[in-house]
Amino acid sequence: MAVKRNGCESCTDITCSSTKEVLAQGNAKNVKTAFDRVKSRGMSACLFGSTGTCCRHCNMGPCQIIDGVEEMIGICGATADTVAARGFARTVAAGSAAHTDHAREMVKGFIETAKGNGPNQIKDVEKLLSLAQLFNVVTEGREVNEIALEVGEKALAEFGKQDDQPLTMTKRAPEKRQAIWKKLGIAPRGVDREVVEMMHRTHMGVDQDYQNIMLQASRTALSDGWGASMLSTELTDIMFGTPVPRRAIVDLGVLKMDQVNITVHGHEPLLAEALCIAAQEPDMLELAKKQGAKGINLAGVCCTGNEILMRRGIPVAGGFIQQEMVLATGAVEAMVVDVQCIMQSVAEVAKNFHTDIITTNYRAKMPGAVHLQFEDHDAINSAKAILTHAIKNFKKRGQCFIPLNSKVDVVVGFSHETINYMLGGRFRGSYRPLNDNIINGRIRGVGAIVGCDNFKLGDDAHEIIARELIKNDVLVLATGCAATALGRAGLLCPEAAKLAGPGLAEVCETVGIPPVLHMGSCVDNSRILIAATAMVREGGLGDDISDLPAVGTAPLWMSEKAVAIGQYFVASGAQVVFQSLPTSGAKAFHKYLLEGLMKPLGAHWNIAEDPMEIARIMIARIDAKRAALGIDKQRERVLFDMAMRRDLGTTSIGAGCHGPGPKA
Ligand code: NFS
Ligand code: SF4
Repeated sequence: MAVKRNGCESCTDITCSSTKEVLAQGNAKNVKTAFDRVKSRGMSACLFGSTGTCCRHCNMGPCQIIDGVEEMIGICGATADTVAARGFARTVAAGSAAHTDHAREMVKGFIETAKGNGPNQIKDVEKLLSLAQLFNVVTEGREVNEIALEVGEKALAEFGKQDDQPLTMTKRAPEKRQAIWKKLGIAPRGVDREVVEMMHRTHMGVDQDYQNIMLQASRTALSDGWGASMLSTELTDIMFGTPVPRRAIVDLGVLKMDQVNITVHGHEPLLAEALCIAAQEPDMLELAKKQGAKGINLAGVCCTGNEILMRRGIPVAGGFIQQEMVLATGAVEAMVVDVQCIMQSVAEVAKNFHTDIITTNYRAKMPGAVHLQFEDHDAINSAKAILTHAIKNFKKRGQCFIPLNSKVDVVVGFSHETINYMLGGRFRGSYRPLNDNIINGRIRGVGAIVGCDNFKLGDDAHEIIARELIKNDVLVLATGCAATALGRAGLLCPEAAKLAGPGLAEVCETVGIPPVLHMGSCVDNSRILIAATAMVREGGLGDDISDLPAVGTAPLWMSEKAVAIGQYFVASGAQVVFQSLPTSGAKAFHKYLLEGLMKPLGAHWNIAEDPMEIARIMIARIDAKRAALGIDKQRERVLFDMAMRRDLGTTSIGAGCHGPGPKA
């Protein structure tokens, strides 16, 4: 456990054993990592920047504002609240833009697939038909690809939609939530439009009312969660298959001494999927052999890793915080990157070794990297060119160190559909058993642990929070780099049920699921929205997401995308807890985020620095919802009788993990 956590501004302690092992090796001695840079900076973050009161939206500034000091408002007269709200809203817009641009690429890839171009097919026809229904696409008497093409074109139109009607996907939300959005005028219209309007409204001299700014910030975030991200998740599932539970391994030990190691880092699964397919082609395997390697070992980093982990069981070498360590092993022939969350430092780290960083997307180039453009329309040949470059590096590999014992078994692939089947039984997929178990108190509630890693709070924060939640019978849903971290901690395997409280443990053991369910990448947070809606529709837990005993956290958020996610959870009625927000220098606005949003949205942001405190707040919020629902009576432990076990046991994956499992 990290020692310096409480109150530490820039905690740099590494607790992850594989990371420590790699950095302790001689061949990593020249490697400078973000941990080192945090330590060596020797200055704390700028007060104005970190509290949200610095504005450079026009050339009369930059203005540094001190709340309550008259001489210290902006040259234009902007107050701390306006400045912080504009900054916060732009963060939401930037995060939403990243998800949106990613989603657009996926929709375009989907359209190509529907046209029969490229290596992919329509795999999940059932999901396609349900989307077709949502988009009013006629399905009767039509070919699958014809339906897919129309769905794809209608999905693409959602991005540029100019009428004032809500995005199609928002029809999936609970009716009560849709009514709230309508009343507030924040039902998202066009995915691109909301980001553009947000940028406009935060331009100098436009929207100066922080409550009004937050309305558009909510609408922008909703266009991400219920629009872009949800479209991306659904169409990706239709093309590449909706995830089902499967075993896999995570951590730096997934790299192999005798194979060509290629890590794929970034976000858009079109590239990663093509690499997966191409890496199995005989000519590529032959080339690897010629270079003296026994095979080609693909491993993921960050969210693209989560995508292929969920769908193909391809191992994940590391999350965001480990991207430099993956290279510091000296055992990676190439790190293939596309967009988002790629630290510029990886090119520097790679210089110490034979490793090439290969950029593949015209939108994201890096000094010091090799650029090999990935062409969607010629996906397999593009992928082969990338693999060929990487494979040829194998012979140049020098001294390297792989922490071979650092690999942890995980069971992943808990899409909303899987949860439906596993808990409800394959023949009557339903959330009824989950709702019943929440009502009878075996499961206290649901906690989502999502988002990034960073270098501020200690790298075991996710684990501490998850352990505390499951101990208190809270079922945990995880996505993004948080999910990878929880995998490293051994919490994504059914054996971790022994760490859960008696009620949750009983449910997990009966069904054969881990107490922490890996639901995918960050765009897959949309799966959590769908799952929450399914719980509402199932009945017994209120009629809106804001009634559910469910709460989210992104304790180690780093990316602007995480703030967009937090805001769409709040605007959907779910409480979220973050470690900090860059708004504390604006008293009224800050209070509005932490309390005031309750009135219009039925949920608000929460902040806590310490992981245990985050867990405590989450449990308190869950208990408050239970009380409001009148299900807070003694959470009596009811044992399953045989019939109930049979009911729940029908779909057990029985996927026991082998290997170390969770630390005791
Ligand atoms: Ni999410 Fe994924 Fe990771 Fe954070 Fe970055 S990879 S999209 S933003 S760091 S979880
Ligand atoms: Fe300063 Fe106002 Fe310009 Fe911002 S918009 S930099 S507060 S003058």
